[in-house]
Amino acid sequence: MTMTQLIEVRANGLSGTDAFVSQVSVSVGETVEQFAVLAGIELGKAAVEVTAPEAARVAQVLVAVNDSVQEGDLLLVLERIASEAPTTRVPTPSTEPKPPALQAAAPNSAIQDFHASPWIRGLARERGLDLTRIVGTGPRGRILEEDLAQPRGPATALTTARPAEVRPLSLLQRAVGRTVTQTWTQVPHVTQFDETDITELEAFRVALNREQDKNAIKFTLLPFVVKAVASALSAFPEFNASLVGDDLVLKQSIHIGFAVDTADGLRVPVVQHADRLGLRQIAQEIAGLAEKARASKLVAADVQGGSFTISNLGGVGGTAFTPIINAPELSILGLSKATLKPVWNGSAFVPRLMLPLSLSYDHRVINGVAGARFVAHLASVLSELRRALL
Ligand code: CAO
Repeated sequence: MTMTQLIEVRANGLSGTDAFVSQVSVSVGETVEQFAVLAGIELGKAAVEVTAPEAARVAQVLVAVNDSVQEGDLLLVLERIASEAPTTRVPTPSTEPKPPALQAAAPNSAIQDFHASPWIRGLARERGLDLTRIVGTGPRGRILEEDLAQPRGPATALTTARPAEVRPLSLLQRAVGRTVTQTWTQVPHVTQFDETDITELEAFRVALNREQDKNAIKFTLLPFVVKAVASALSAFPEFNASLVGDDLVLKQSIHIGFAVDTADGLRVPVVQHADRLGLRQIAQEIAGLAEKARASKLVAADVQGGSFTISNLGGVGGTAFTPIINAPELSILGLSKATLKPVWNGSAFVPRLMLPLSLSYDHRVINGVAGARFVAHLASVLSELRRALL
């Protein structure tokens, strides 16, 4: 007689408080091979996959899409496959369920049909509205309460109106949306703007790229900024901290996150121990993590433990912006596009490459003087990179 051995699959490594199940990829009775994706979890600004620790049969699925989960929660129970050969299941990539295909709402008067809940039908009756004349902007053309405010014109006008396109937010966008709303409403932000002269740094960067093998990872601006931020965080430890209740928790390690724009939304992988890494290692880390982020392959360890975040919009443009802090961190640096500007050197205007810096910080902990000093330090390290060695 063979004993059934059960394996509990629990949520672990969840750093965010706002974690929920974005996907359940298996059902009871299925056999899965080792590392097959069992479920997806969205936490704050990142997504992680829950995978099978070994080949097994799914005995119980204890969560459903959109369930909130916390560290240690039991997600699934697997049954160990002992001697029998498992029917293998090809691991599925961690894709979130696709939003329903976009449905353009057809003008109802054209099709003499409409989708509306009994509540909306009642409201329309009360207001004397003809629902066949209303263009629904909900999913599949469903008429929503706000649609009842549409100007009422002749049916012919509505049949020619361009219908609205309804585009559901991805799960990642929804998760990030909740997080940034919470942070923006609960954390008093101040943004300190500055700019720094990176003419020499840029010449150094271009020279480094020219010297190295064509297949080597290219040095972009970001690794230099990560290096400079690591130096500034060492000099200003209260920026490498988080607020827990009324306690400031000063972190011993410097882990720097950076925002990556992906097809699914914003992700923030973290360069661990950035202060201990050389420039080339930082460049390699950034390139590797950005690639993983774009391929939806980040795992919990790639997105955890950040103490500071950089958001670089320099590739897009703009002169300044207010980045939202990646709580529970206390500050975030935004970079806009470096441009050549005429700068007075005491006797003449000379063209210098100026990088705009936007530092948002939590004003409950960091006061204006500290914010300005931090940015000034950062600016001086970037304009004179030798200072990062100090
Ligand atoms: N000013 C001027 N040039 C800049 C720059 C800046 N601020 N930042 C980067 N560059 C340059 C790089 O040096 C590189 O130059 P070369 O082509 O001459 O080598 C070029 O622009 C391309 O850089 P990159 O964008 O590919 O690489 P990166 O390391 O600077 O950034 C990454 C990587 C992942 C941060 C970026 O691709 C990205 O996704 N940015 C978007 C971040 C984002 O979404 N922020 C918003 C968050 S809040 O919604």
